[in-house]
Amino acid sequence: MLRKRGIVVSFHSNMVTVEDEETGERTLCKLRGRFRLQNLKIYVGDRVEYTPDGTGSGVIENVLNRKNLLEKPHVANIDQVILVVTVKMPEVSPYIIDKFLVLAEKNQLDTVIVVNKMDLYDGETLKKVEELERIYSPLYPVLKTSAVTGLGLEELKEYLKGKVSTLAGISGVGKSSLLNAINPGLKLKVGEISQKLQRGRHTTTSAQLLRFDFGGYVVDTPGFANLEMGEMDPEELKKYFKEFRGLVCFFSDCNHVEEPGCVVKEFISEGKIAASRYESYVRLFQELLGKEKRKW
Ligand SMILES: Nc1nc2c(ncn2[C@@H]2O[C@H](COP(=O)(O)OP(=O)(O)O)[C@@H](O)[C@H]2O)c(=O)[nH]1
Ligand SMILES: [Mg+2]
Ligand SMILES: [Zn+2]
Repeated sequence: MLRKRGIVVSFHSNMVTVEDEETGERTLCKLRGRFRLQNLKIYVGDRVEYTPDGTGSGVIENVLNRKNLLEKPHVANIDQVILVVTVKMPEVSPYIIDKFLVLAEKNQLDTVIVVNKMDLYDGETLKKVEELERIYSPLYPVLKTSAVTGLGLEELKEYLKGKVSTLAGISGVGKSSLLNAINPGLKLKVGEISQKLQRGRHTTTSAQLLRFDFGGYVVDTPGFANLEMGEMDPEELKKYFKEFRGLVCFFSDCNHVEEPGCVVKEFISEGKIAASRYESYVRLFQELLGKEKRKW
């Protein structure tokens, strides 16, 4: 039988659903015995070689090298994070935004920031959106959308096309609504507090990939939902603030907090780095320091 290539879209006990790379056809696959023998693991998002038996079942022969493996949700080969934020109902603070961005950077994922619920804003709230654009558009693509009016959805679709994305953002910002508006066939539940974007009757413990009609996948579980920093050395944090990279301070190991000759601080006073980004940095740095001290 011919070997084919596919992507693992879901995973139940030992049965793996593989979607064909070319045709999108689904095959329920078993793992070759050597997977157990060699203790090889398989994750949703894995690219695999498989052999269909012609009756809708098949066998996974091989897992291709992973580009990355996210912890929560446990998914391989994610291309990007779509970070959804709002300035009203709920108002997402810059600190929360920056925390998500640090987690995305730590996992070496590209991020697109989506400011949703644009239909709700006027006056003060529009000023807040402008402020977000001023801070973030030099660092990340920033799109403005509304799941209600359809604003910006074509642009968002262009980013999603052909990639594996995870949506991130606190509850209520419109992650499920955006996906439904972009691809109505997904029929995700809106207004659910649940961590899962969707919980069918057959509740799955592992995440699933949902396929867009226009090509590409999205994880059915929000990324970094618990916003936990995990194990992180405070000294590591500066790597995850894009705009700090490449700046050379007087001390080569400068943490940009209290050290003299700090170029980051100079840039802030000159308005070249947003003050709110630096405030988030210092707050996160102190939190990580506190954690480290508690360990001693
Ligand atoms: N006005 C407005 N409401 C929205 C928009 N997107 C989502 N909502 C509403 O916001 C609430 C939360 O949406 P949901 O998609 O469940 O958010 P999630 O928790 O991020 O998945 C629901 O009541 C939606 O109808 C939008 O663009 N404009
Ligand atoms: Mg949701
Ligand atoms: Zn410095």
